[in-house]
Amino acid sequence: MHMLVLVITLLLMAAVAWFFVSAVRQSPEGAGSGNLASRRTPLIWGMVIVGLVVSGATLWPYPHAVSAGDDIVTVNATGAQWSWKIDVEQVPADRTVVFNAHTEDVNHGLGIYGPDGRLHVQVQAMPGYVNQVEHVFDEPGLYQVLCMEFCGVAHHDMIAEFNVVAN
Ligand SMILES: [Cu+2]
Repeated sequence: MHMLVLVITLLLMAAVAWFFVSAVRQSPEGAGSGNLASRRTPLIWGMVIVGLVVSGATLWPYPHAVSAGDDIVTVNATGAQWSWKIDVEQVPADRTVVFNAHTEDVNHGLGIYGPDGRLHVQVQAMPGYVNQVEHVFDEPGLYQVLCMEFCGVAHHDMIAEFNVVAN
């Protein structure tokens, strides 16, 4: 499946590149106002270089490796239409918590909201996979687990809770 997606993506990228090359070849020499036309090539290369630098700098830390060690708290979260099963009622603050997100039926989205209503972490929950995400909660309080992927008529009822307690 992944290979098929890769091949389709590469074919579509080749089609887009072919359109760009065709457009450039069919444009008349020296098109555009004189001063601007002479700066076109360095401008395009400048934008490409800036794009590569910005993309590389902002994507560099990915993918994250999930930490290992004795100090890790593991939480198993299983979604099903239409509830979450969370195997803990509380986790400690200021420690790394690894969430193992899984689902028994369709795709769900594990989203964890803090007491202030702010989204702290999210990960897709997919049938046949256990997706991991880690987070360190620095504010104690009642956190809510909501579904971030529309999964049917009672999607909005997929709410679970756990407490983050001070260490
Ligand atoms: Cu849902």
